[in-house]
Amino acid sequence: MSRLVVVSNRVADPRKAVAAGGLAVALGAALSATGGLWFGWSGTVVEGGAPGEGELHVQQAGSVTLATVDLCAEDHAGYYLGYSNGVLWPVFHYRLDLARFDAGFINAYRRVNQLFARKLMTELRPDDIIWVHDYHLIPLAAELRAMGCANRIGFFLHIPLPPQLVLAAIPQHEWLMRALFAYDLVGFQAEADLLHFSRYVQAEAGAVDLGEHRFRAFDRTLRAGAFPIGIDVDEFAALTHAKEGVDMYERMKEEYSRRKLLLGVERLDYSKGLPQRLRAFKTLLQKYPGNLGSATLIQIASPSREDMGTYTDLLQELESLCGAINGDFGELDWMPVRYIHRNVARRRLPGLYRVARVALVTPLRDGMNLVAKEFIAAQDPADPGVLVLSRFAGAAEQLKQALLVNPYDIDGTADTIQQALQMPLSERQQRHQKLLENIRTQDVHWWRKLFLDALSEGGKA
Ligand code: ADQ
Repeated sequence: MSRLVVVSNRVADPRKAVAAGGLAVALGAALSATGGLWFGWSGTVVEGGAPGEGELHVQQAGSVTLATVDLCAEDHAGYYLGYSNGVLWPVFHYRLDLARFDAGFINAYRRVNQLFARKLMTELRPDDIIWVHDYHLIPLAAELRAMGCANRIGFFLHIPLPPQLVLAAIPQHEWLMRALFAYDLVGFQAEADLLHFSRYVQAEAGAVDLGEHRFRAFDRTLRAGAFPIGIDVDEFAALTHAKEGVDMYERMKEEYSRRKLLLGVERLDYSKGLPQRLRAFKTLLQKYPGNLGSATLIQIASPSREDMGTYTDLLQELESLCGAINGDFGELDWMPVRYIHRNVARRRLPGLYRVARVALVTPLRDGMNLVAKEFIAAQDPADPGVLVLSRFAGAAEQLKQALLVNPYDIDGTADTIQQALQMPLSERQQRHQKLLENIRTQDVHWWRKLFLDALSEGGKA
């Protein structure tokens, strides 16, 4: 059986998987099954180090080998903050207005991918199967191929792929998409992303559609597919019933016994639609005054990429929106918004999800969105909460029994939140049952197997 090699920007120790989240659990389980290697950035930034150089650290974590590379400050700035999060993240989330097309970024991005390829080559065995994750590492396979690597290599994009003309705004779009053809299999979250890929490669790269999602261009054939990522439902259910989950649930239930609790949980990011959500909540209070003194929104937005200017602007906008809502509508004994700009321990999230009547998962664009699935997993099937979900989250293709909204439509979203708050028990139960079935059938283990089976088959073609 081939060894699995996972490559991602950040690497998690599978022995500490609960802290790291469902993806780490799933990849850790896959790596442990055959013994495996997890390769990526160490998280260390070396001040004054030489660009394109970095020390490799190899350590054993059970049956999994962790191999990580340090980055110098210049490479970290150009590759991570610059090209990955200043160009690819905004453009792939359709935010051309926020992209910073600085010529220096692409050099650092290329240099770090070459560094990773060089270091990874020293650790590879001929029959390893390599699975590369996310937008930081698009050119990795092309760099590995240039160094003689003939292994099967798959790529999974966790964020959306935008339509052809949005993608084409990136000055290096041709180079990026050509680099994808060095992979044997390219996976996306949703059918919409796959469609964008198919249209782009045929229109811009003259690719030939060979059927069954196989495309030929640049003298290589790749297979592309939609592989919607899921969560580890059993792991999450166990967290819900563990001590910290139960304590959280009971405390919050008592605290908010006279209120209707709405919940939003995310990293603070402009893709998540937070200002629009707060405006919809404000409209809800204006339009449906029965909610005054009762509806309370807990919004957790954990700090993320704080060293980038666009995030500071967003933080200020949110603080001012929350302040205005509380100032205009709050009473001495009721504050409509509880805004928390801190990390919340993963173990405490399920209790919060379970106590909420309504979850607001309303990104402007999202590859998948795992919070939506975690909320479903944490509910009491006898008295479940309602999921209000953006139609622009990848999860909307699967979670059809959620209440779908257009987050740009503030009035419409407010009406849908009201519908969620008023939904009768029997309808809540029916919807939740179907949603739970979906996330159970298409969980993270299903996702991983689907991708790795396709990658093995693709290699034989
Ligand atoms: P993210 O943009 O980080 O992920 P998401 O999928 O919602 O978005 O969340 C990832 C995890 O972080 C979840 O397990 C969630 O519980 C946790 N989390 C989020 N906010 C938190 C908070 N404030 N405190 C504690 N934990 C928090 C990217 C893509 C998504 C895609 C995932 C996986 O942007 O679209 O679903 O990768 O592929």
